[in-house]
Amino acid sequence: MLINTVQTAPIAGQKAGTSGLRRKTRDFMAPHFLENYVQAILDGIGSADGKTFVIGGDGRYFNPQAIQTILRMAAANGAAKAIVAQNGLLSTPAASNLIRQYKTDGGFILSASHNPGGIDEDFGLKFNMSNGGPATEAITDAIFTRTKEITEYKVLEAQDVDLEQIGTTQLDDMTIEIVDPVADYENLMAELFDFDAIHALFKGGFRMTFDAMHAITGPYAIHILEDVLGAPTGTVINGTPLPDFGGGHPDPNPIWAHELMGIMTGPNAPDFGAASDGDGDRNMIVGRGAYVTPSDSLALLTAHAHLAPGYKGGLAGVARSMPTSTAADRVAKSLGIPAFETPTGWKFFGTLLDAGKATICGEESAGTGSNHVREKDGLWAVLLWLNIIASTGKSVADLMTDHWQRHGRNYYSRHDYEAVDSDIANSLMDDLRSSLPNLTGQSFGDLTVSKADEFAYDDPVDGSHTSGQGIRVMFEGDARVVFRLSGTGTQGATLRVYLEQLETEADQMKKDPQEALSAVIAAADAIAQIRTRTGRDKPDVIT
Ligand code: G16
Repeated sequence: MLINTVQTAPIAGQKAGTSGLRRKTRDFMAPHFLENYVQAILDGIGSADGKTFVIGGDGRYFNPQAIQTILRMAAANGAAKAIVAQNGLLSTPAASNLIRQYKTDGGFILSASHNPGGIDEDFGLKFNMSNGGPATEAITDAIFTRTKEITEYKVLEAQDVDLEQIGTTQLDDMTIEIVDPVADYENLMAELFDFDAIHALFKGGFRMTFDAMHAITGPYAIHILEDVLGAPTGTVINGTPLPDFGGGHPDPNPIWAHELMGIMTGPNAPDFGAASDGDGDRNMIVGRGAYVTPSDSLALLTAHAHLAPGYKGGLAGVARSMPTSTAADRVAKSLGIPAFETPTGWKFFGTLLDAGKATICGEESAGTGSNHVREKDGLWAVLLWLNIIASTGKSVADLMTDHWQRHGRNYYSRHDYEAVDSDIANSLMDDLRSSLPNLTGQSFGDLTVSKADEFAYDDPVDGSHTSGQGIRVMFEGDARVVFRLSGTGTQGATLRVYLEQLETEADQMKKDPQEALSAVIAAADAIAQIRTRTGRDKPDVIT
């Protein structure tokens, strides 16, 4: 077949953010854009020659066409083999598993995660390495450098490959293996969790609702929860993946998963509710009338993971991103295991997991996972919760109450100001940065600043240094506010304000989080002048 070498020029270079490159779908569809980026990836990783890649995506608009382009370019660049999920549909954690299980050289994951999909919404592409995790900083930099100097890309002139039939086919010299997207993932879950206990739980009348938000976890959740574990048909709602996620925002938090929240606070609420995002790596956990923050979920899973067969030997350590609450740290202390604090972005957990220093990781942005893959894993978190509920016989609300009584409660909330003018957001952060030396000792209402800095990280495994990872202001009395600009938005800047206050008095643990955090919220605004500078009188999203 004919290999075309197409002359091109760099297109508005942008470094991949916390999770690959995310842009408007129309940007990705523009002439040469996707091709330039794919070639930059293949060059940035050395070359494609003789390599095997996993390819799949969350099914959003442009997924099928983009997969065909990547296949043609991988073949033209000399790749030996591509492992593609049937119809190109693959959740991010399942992709990570396939990359590891088949000992491949990495994978292309097509997704903009929790961002909406559609021709006028978002698309994304991420390269994961042979350990199954997102490309390291060094590789991300190498890819970015190539995007700025690219002059040509290689693409095979060929028909689209039929991805419907499981089996093996050829694209010129490259072998394409089309695999069932769910089977290998299901086997991995069956090794980690006590499926018999969860099956018995459902048989005993336990009811749950899983909101797949018209995204990629639908087929995984229907098969594993309903077919294998015996949950009643209809347990999974919105289970068919759609290119535009049914017009919704597939981000599992109380705002965007309002349908599920309505069910869980309604008169006939089931025992347990969960949701997952566009590409299946995020999760939301909610009991009957009891929403669990991602930070609390990480802490609870850390405390009880040993109840699941895959973790019965205990955990080597736990890792959380810096803005995530410190709830997991105190569990780690009581277990006598190390706790790591990393920058935002799952890639920073990779070295700790590879080195066996941490077993479980989590982030405030609704991601939890373990060393079973190198991505966060929504359904994994749901199954671990189910395993814990089956083993303890306790409800979500009782588990959380017991947890807080034992370890204290970290009241926690994130306030997001979306699509802020980038110049305004950057100057707000710059001014905060310059004010850091003078903040310590200053009081804001009843809160006095004990320490203020900009988070930087020295990776304890590979020694790499990462700076500029968010401004944190700590107050006396275990309260904290963190200011950070999102790395995943596609429009203007998103300012994230992370608020936290520890409560150890047993009779003070049932407050509304916004009320419990009111002093920290006021201090955050006084310190950063958010309302004055952004012209917003309240956050766009409060979670
Ligand atoms: C991605 C990364 C996460 C990270 C999140 C932060 O999530 O995979 O590790 O916590 O971005 O997002 P932001 O920079 O907007 O705060 P996802 O689910 O979008 O892949």
